[in-house]
Amino acid sequence: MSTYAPTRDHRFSFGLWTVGQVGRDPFGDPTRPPLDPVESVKRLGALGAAGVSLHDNDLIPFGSSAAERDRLVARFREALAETGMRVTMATTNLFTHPIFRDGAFTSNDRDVRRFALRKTVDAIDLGAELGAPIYVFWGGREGSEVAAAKPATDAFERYKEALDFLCGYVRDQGYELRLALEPKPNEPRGDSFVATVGHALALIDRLEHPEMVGVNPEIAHETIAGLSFLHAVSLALWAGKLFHIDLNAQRGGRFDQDLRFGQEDLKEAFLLVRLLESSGYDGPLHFDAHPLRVEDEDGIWEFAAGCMRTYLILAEKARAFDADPRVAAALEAAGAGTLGLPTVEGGYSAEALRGLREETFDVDALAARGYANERLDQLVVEHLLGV
Ligand SMILES: [Mn+2]
Repeated sequence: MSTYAPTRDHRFSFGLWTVGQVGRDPFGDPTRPPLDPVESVKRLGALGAAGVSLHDNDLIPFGSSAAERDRLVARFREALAETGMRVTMATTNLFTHPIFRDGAFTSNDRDVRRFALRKTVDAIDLGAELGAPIYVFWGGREGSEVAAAKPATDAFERYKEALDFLCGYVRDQGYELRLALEPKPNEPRGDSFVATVGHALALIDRLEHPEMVGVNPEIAHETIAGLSFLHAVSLALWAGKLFHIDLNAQRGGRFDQDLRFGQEDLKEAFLLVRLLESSGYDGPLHFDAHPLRVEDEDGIWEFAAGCMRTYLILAEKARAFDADPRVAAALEAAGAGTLGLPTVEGGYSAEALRGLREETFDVDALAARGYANERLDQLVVEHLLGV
């Protein structure tokens, strides 16, 4: 019997801003004191996480001097070395400071756009110095409330320009760094430009170096958009673009809740873990979630341990599901395996077309066929319930 104890091999990672979230919300002040990043590294390492991720300003407050920066980085690196923890991802805070109120790469003010690029270049240097293999872009302020004030086609062009510039910088420096776009449909802006995984993939296709850039889908973000997270992740995998993933939980029709992984929609979480475990995805299993505002400091570590434990429980359930002969029979009855077969072997040819035209279809029989989805879904539910 598994103990569900995470180890470094499980590749679990947490943002410094997740465990460090002080419980502030738009209506209320913090309910917890700030956490020292060094403390977060030590506590997460002791719980079995493999690493942490960070925004530049999670470690180095906005406006710090060069000497202060170096001091903070040095003691952080010491904590990493001491615990064997890694920095699994780095990103830039382009949303908290009021300078970014109208956006960063897509601000209407060209000077703000230039400042945002320079801040990101500095933050990429920090990420590279800390050994982060992935650099994430969440365009928190890249959007609008007044569409007339910000022509969106120009905004997409500026987004592309910024990403092309930054890819150029990474190449020029020889950094081993891949970039990943994190979509979100809204919040804090009324409407965000890179709203879904589909938007991100379309933008990546237009870049000068699309091979350097992938996506970082987040459960909460696609769920806010009312979309299937499983389909978003499947699309990213199919496109070879799942560079990173943000795990949490969310109920539909609400503000960005960033709940503990598995707190809501266990079935989707189960199917997601099953997909990730079978897909060959080998990036970090990264939690971008917050302890509930009602928690004290002990609750932070309950939250972190719970995210990892739930993932491991669901992974075991996924293995049991796939080993169950009743499931194999139900999958067969649903025809799940045959979707993997090409519809026309070898694609289009005159001969293939002739074969298609000469084939006899029993339309009535095909129309009458059932796909036995009820039995399969009931088995998903029973595995989840442990029956
Ligand atoms: Mn995220």
